[in-house]
Amino acid sequence: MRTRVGIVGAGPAGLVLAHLLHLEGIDTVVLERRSREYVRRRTRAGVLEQSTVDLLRAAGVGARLDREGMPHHGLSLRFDRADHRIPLTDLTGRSITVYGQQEVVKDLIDAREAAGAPILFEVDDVAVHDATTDRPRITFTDADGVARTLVCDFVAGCDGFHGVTRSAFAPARSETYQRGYPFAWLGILARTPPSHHELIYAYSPRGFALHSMRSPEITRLYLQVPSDERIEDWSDDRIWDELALRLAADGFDLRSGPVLEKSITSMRSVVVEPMRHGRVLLAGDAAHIVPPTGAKGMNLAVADALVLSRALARYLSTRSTDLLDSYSDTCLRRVWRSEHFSWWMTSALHRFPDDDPFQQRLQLSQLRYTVSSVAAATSLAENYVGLPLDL
Ligand code: RFL
Ligand code: PHB
Repeated sequence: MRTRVGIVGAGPAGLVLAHLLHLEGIDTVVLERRSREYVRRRTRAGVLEQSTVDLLRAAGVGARLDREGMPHHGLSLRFDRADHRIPLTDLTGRSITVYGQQEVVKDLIDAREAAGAPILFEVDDVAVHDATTDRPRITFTDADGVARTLVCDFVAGCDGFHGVTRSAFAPARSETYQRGYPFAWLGILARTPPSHHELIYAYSPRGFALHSMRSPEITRLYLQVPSDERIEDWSDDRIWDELALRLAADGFDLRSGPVLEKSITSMRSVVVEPMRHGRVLLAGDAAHIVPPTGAKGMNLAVADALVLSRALARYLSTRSTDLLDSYSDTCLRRVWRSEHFSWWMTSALHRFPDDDPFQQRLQLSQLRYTVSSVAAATSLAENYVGLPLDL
């Protein structure tokens, strides 16, 4: 098999890249380890920056997003049993949209299938070869167990944090920067209307909690738990009791309901630099991850895909390497802003095991300052709604 760009991974990064390249008339093949059903169902992120929404719309995949996405113009920081609203739109002129990542993924898979462009699901043993030649290759086993080779002009590693493409990088030529956190998030999806019309980021003496949503009928909630926590130890009743304690505020009632899904996600910050090795380029979680507190991961994946699609389109039509050469630096500027913001939100809102009362008073002071100073609130809002993309 032969293609211009071999794309490993059908998450937001791989699917947005494939779609934008298709619009440019460039052939791609997407290889995905999981089944089509699994990828379309997997619950992940839920907050789209305005630029992400604008890009999906401009690329012709925004119709359902426009109908079903929930535009939000503010969020709450909750502490001292009260809400402190950050009016995102008043402060920045921009907004966010709540729309599940798997809905974005479904829309992109539908668009690709409607265009008759290939996605191979349930592939295995993916390996990337000859990264520094002008004919990189991907070997894999297809869903029928047949060994295949895809010869490409470029390979895009969009295979997430546990992907294999990164292993084609020469270790001596790349650097990994990382930070761990001594806690994880237990997330649930529940069939119950949201208890508040906006997101609530709650700082409590018992640890962090987050109230989010997916639709007028479905609520998404998270609890900070120790890193080694086992999901079996959290019955639905225990989860609701803990959420009620951490989200407690005067005049607030938490609506509970059937729990549809629950899982625990570890938290880390990681950046791989540079994001390119020869003709293999990484995008999204394959190159960088952030803790979910800033709601940045999916938005970064989409931003990388836009920058990469332009670099590849330029090279393939003009043979000019300028945008390929600047790809990593261009993406990393946005990545590091999001890394800092996600680390900051995480540090401000979570209980750390070795925090003493002095540290907790510093956190509260920081939160009070953030909600009472227009300058500080604007800084949070600017980062939360995200940097504009050059569309
Ligand atoms: P993905 O989505 O992980 O997709 C990678 C794809 O590659 C496939 N794959 C392989 N395919 C072939 N061969 C292999 N060897 C392969 N290895 C892996 C995988 O099956 C998968 O389909 O990466 P991508 O595209 O870079 O997208 C990144 C986002 O998924 C991620 O950053 C976000 O979900 C992070 N995130 C959030 N981001 C936001 O922007 N806003 C949020 O509100 C937000 N909340 C979250 C989040 C992530 C969370 N979890 C579960 C980590 C909340 C949570 C709880
Ligand atoms: C979500 O709705 O899943 C969500 C919202 C905000 C975050 C993380 C996750 O910071």
